[in-house]
Amino acid sequence: MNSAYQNKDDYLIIGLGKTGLSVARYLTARGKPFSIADTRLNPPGLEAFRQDWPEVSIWLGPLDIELTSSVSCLVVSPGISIADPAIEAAQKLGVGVVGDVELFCREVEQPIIAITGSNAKSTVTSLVGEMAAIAGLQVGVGGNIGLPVLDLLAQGKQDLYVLELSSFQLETTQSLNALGAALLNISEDHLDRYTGLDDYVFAKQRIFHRCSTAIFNRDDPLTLPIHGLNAARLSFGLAAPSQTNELGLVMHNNERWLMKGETSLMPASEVSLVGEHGLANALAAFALGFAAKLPLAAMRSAVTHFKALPHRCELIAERKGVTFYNDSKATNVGAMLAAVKGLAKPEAPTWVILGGEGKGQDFSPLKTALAKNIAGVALIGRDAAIIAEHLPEALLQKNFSHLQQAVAWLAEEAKMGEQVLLSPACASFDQFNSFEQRGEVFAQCVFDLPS
Ligand code: UMA
Ligand code: ADP
Repeated sequence: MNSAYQNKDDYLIIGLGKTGLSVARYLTARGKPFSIADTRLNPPGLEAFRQDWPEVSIWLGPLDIELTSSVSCLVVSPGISIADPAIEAAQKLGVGVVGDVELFCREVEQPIIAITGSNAKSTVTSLVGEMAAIAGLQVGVGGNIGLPVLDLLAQGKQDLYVLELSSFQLETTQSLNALGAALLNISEDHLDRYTGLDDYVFAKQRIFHRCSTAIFNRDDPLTLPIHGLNAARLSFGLAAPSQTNELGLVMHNNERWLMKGETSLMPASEVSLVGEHGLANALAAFALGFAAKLPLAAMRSAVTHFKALPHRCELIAERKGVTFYNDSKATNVGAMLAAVKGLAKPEAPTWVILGGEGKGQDFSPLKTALAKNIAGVALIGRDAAIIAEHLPEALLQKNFSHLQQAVAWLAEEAKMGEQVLLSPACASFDQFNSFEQRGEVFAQCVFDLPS
C-alpha cells in the first residue's frame, strides 16, 4: 500500500532486483532499519521479499518526494536513474544518495581494482581475478559482472577485490579510491539514460576519482583520465610502447610480443583470447596486474590459460574446416566491430550473423567495417531491415526468420578456412530471453551440423 506513507527509517532501498536484495541483507546484518521501493507495481521477486522481510514497508509505483525525503539515505539500484525527479529533489533537501558500491567501499579496507568501459569489462575483470588467484591471493570478484558487491562480504575477508563497474554504479559511488582503475573503451551505449555521449563518458570517468593508478586505452581518446590527476598512469594500446608506463605490441624476430616499455611480457601467440581486441584486453589486464603489484609469472600464466567467457568470441567448433564463433554478448555496434576487426582476416574471410533489437543505434559504421575480409552476412531479428540499409552494397546477404535457418545456410555457403561469427550488434529480446539463450541456440545448431 502506498497511502499515508510515514517512513522514519534511515535507509530507503530503491529497486527490488539483485542489488536491492543484497543491500537489504547487508543492512539487516548490521541492524540498520530500512524500507524498500520499486517503481514497478509488480516487480519480480516481490513475494520472495515479503516472505523474507515481512516487517519491512514496501512502496510500489512511481517514486514520490515525500517518500524519498523521509529518510536520511537513498540506496539506489543501477537500473534506476538518479535523475528521477523524486531522487533529485530529495538530494537537494540533503538526503544522501548512494549505491551498493558506495556502501561496499565504505565497509572494506582491502584494495580495490576497478574496471569499466563500454565493452570487455567482464572479460578483463575475470582475467585480473584469475591473475590474483594464481598469485595466491584471496580475491573477491563481483559487481556488474553479476554478483552484487555487498554479497562479496559474505565470502569472508579477501586480500583484493576486483570489481566490474557500470556507468550507473559509478554515478552513485563517491569513495571508490581504487588501487588500479581502468576505463577500457567507449562506444555508444545506454543513450536512453544519458543526455548524450559526453554525459555517458563523464559517468565512466568517475572510475578514476582518487585512484592510485589510472589505466586508459591509447587507441581510444575518450578513455584518457580527466580525474585522478595525482594518480600514476599506465596506458595500453596495440602500437609499440614508447615509455615505461605504456603497454603495447612489438615485433621481435618475426613474432609479436606484449611489452611494457622495454620489458617483454609474453608472445602474442600465447594469449588465449582471440583477435586483436583479445590482445588489447590482455594488455589492459596486465596493466591492472602491475597496478596491484602482482607477480609477472602469475599474470602470464592467467593470460595463457584464460578460457574466453561464454558468448564472448567463444570458439564453438570446427565443422568441415569452417570455424564457428559465438559472440552473442555483442549487443552493441562497438562490440561487434571489435570482434570483426579482431577475427576477420584476408586468409580467414568471415560470415557474420547480425540483427535483433537495434536499440536505435547508429549502424552506419558497418558500411566500412564490413567492406573487407567479410564473406557475407546473415540477418535475423526485428531490425534486420534497418541493418541491411547500412551494409556494403556488393556484400552477399540474406534475411532469415530464425537463427537456426541462418546457421544452416552458412554451413552450406562457408568454405574450408572461412569463419562464421555470431556477433549480432543488437539485443536479443525480440527472439530470445537473453543473449545467453541466443548463444546457446547458436552453439546447439553448430553441434548439430554433420562433422
Ligand atoms: N527497475 C525498475 N524500477 C526499479 C528498479 C529497477 O523499473 O525501481 C528495472 C530497471 O530499469 C532494470 C531492472 O529493473 O531494467 C533491473 O534493475 P536493477 O537495478 O534492480 O538490477 P539488478 O538486478 O540489481 O542488477 C544490477 C545490474 N543491472 C542493471 O544495471 C540494469 C546488473 O547488470 C548487475 O549484474 C547487478 O546489478 C549486480 O551488480 C546487468 C546489466 O545489464 C548485467 N548491466 C548493464 C550493462 O552491463 O550494460 C549496465
Ligand atoms: P562487458 O562486460 O563490458 O559487456 P564482455 O567481456 O562481456 O564485456 O564482452 C562484451 C562484448 O564485447 C563481447 O561481444 C566481446 O567480444 C566484445 N569485446 C571484447 N573485447 C573488446 C574490446 N577490447 N573492444 C570492444 N569490444 C570488445
